Amino acid sequence: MTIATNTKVKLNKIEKVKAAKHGLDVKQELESFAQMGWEAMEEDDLIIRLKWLGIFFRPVTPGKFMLRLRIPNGILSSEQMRTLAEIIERYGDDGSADITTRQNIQLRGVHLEDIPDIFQKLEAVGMTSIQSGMDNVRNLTGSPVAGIDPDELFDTRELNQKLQDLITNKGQGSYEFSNLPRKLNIAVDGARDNSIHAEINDIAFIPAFKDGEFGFNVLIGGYLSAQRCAEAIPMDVWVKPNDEVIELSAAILKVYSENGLEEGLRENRGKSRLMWLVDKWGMNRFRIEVEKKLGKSLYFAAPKDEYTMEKRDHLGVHPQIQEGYSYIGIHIPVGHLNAQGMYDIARLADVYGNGEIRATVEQNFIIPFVADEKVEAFLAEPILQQYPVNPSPLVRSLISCTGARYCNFALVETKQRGLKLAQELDTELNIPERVRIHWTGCPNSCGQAQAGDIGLMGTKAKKDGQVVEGVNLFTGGKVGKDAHLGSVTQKSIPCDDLKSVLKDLLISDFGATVKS
Ligand code: SRM
Ligand code: SF4
Repeated sequence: MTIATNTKVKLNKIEKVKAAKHGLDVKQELESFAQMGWEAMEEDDLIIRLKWLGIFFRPVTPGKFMLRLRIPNGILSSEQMRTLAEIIERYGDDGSADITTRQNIQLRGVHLEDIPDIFQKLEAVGMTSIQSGMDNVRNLTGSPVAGIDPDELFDTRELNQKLQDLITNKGQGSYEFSNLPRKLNIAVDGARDNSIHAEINDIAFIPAFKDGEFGFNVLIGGYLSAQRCAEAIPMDVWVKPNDEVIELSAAILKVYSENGLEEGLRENRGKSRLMWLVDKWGMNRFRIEVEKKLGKSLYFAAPKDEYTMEKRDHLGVHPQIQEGYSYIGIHIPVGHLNAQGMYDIARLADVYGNGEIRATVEQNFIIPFVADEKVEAFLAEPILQQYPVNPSPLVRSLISCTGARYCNFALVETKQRGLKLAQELDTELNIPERVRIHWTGCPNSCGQAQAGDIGLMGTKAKKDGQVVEGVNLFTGGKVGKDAHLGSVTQKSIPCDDLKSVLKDLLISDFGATVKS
């Protein structure tokens, strides 16, 4: 991809690193990195460029890397799950995995010297971690019940796989699509319940019919960050699956990438997400530039989206469109698992389903294709004590980012604290409806605090004259149809005081009552 040159523009640090050597170039050097060890590596390769391969150096646990995969539409096989379990198993207590808020899986505890072997294992089962970090398109999300949902409008599985193949050059790495000015999130949804948080994706393809024909309206520019949070806005064009979605995605990525320098997006990383380009140009010019890149006209004045359902969490037993089969959503507390947990999930998929496993943006798994006659035995599985199908109300809808245990941006520990608090409040209160609590360790908002009924964002607070861990409290987030972002309603609550604040809020705003 050609990038316009403008010598007057100052490049930010990351752009300078990329200009010196492209992130994907380190793929050829992996063997030598593995031999020399991470301590001997050049810092920019270690901390920045390895992320083009999905390998994240963790300053909190030096030498124990995180490997972020790509799982298009959140779907993987039991064989793939077992491969992931084998990878982390060799690291004992250090090895673990997390389901991410983008329907994806990250592995922890990984040693650099093992990476060449790990990449071979991944390739053998058709998986890749390529371009899952830094200035790349993140995991492509779609409805986790694509192809099995009785209410579905379009099955996005093939489309999301094709889109990933384009963006990553079939997992080998694409120089064309891996030098964006910043990260970029794409979601393609064929469900009626906005299963993918369209509003917070840079590009969201959302279901819309034109004259009875199925296609997608396109939303642009949604994102969350410490500097700014923006809800995606309609590009107001309509495209058909699959080729038009792929062509349009490619054109938008090229326009974003090629104009990044001229438009200052490669200067200030705080003002570099796609929405900043749309702001600069206005949607009209943005559409025209995309059309120019496409080499053909787009259909304007797109029809309204088909989001008619409230967002489902997919936990429990649900009939599929295929008669005689159900999908069963199981709860993985804060999305965290060890190798044994992953083997157990793979076994459930093989014994009761068709070997398929699906991850959700709520950090849970779904086992599809459970024949009706096997449902009872499935529900009697002892492993469901650990991964229940019907957990208590707050635990059920708890989402959490990585937090201080592994992430150096974190201002607070999130996962364990969030889980403990939800468990305690579930024990003390009757809570009539689902209350979605989203924890996020810092303003980057990977845990999407703005999407929660209640959002908790790590910050510093003061208590008894001391600086302590605290949170800013968000309320009013709405997901599903008519989704919108919540906002901060209370600042710097010390974590030690949080339980009583949440208790009061659940009673006053969510109809909770104290258990007698
Ligand atoms: Fe994120 C950076 C974890 C979803 C916004 N995110 C990071 C890093 C890589 C920072 C770092 O190097 O430590 C975190 C890795 C921690 C670790 O060890 O796990 C991290 N982000 C995550 C995950 C794992 C959170 C989770 O527990 O699920 C999610 C991985 C998704 C995936 O599979 O790719 C994750 N991150 C998100 C989301 C949510 C979403 O996509 O719906 C957001 C907000 C939406 C968005 O991007 O607009 C998000 N992450 C960020 C940002 C702020 C971006 C910005 O424009 O400023 C950063 C910081 C950055 O990129 O500089 C960030
Ligand atoms: Fe780390 Fe902050 Fe993202 Fe949490 S929100 S994973 S603390 S960068």
